[in-house]
Amino acid sequence: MGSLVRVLPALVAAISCFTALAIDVPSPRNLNAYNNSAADGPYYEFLDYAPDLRDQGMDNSIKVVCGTGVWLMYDDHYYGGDFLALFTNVNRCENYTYSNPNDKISSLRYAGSPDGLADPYYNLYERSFYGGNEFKGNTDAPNLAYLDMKVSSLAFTGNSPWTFFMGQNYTGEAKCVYPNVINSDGVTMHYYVAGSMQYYMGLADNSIRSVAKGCLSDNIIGHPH
Ligand SMILES: [Ca+2]
Ligand SMILES: [Ca+2]
Repeated sequence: MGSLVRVLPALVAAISCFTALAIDVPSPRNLNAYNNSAADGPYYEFLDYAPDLRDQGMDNSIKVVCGTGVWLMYDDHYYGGDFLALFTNVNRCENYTYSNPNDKISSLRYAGSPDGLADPYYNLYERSFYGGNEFKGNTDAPNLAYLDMKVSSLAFTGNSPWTFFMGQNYTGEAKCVYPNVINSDGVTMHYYVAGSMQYYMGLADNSIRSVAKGCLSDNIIGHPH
């Protein structure tokens, strides 16, 4: 009886610790990349930007990716060359074995907040289809510094609309954009992607000059979820 009394507190402590860990896990975002033409065998789990896949031994060899989030994949290192693949999924796989990205991906990165899927956060890109330099954040930006009048594509995640202005300091023509939503396996992901300004946003290329959180224009894309 004495030994049971000693064991119980330890067991309770262990369970409490496990519960705390489980609650502490942030919104998941990951991309498991396989060199096999099926989602089996060894894989590399990407959790962060990967500008040069030689560092992971995965250059020009990815055939299948599985995971959650908005992930962007490129032919050249440092997010250059042809844009190869846009991944917007919750707990899903995409098989590139018989399509263009097969054995070509040399860099990849996610769109959205480093703090997880739920944190409203935008990414503005210098080139169309999420290429080149980026300006990003989760707060209003009265000007875009080095990307002023250079933005050619954008993405955002989190459950908030954003308003993109043609003038600095939230002036000029503007567009409010609400995110799309995926609900799957108990995970909710809000996201929006626009590979080009003209086609997806109805805006002139290289025209965005400031960004504000919320819907601050009558010119609206999408709707609240
Ligand atoms: Ca390549
Ligand atoms: Ca541009």
